[in-house]
Amino acid sequence: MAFELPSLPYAYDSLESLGMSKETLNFHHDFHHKAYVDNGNKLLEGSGHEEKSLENIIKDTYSSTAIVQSGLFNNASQHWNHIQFWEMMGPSGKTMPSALESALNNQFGSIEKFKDEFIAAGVGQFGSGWCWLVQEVDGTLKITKTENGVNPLCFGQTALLGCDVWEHSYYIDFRNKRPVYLQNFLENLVNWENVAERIR
Ligand code: MN3
Repeated sequence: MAFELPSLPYAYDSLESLGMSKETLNFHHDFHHKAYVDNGNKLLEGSGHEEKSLENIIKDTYSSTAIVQSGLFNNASQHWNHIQFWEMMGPSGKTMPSALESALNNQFGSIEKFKDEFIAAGVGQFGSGWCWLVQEVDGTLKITKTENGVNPLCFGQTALLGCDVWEHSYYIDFRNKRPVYLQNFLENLVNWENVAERIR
């Protein structure tokens, strides 16, 4: 099915006091995300994948052996990644639900250790990509990092939390300071209720 750009689930200026400016959200959503949708739709036409869901297009076009992924994969996966990213942040949902808190404590030892590991993954992603908190099929939680548009769907994992570490996500507000952006993301921007709802 054709890709469609969803509206942001909150106002462009609603994260301003939390460290993500209206200018960043405007550029990131209206230009970067929109470009993935527009380019994805051009590449989808005649690809043979037109009737599939977005998730299936991503899974079916991901190549575990390619050095460079296809254009259709890159744009479809970045479209999906950004839909999740907008939902995973917000002006509300700041209190971590207790079930999520326990799950993170059990897996990582403490919330601080979880945050340290998440930030380290984001900082350690060389070049563009994402860092994630994922749930494996067996239920365990794990921190991962992926390059460019690659995401947890490619590995059969459930994405609980993802942070965009492409420069376009932080350069306006944090310039080159990716670690500060990641720290602020965890401290101020994450909608923990949304993260908790993703646990299977
Ligand atoms: Mn982005």
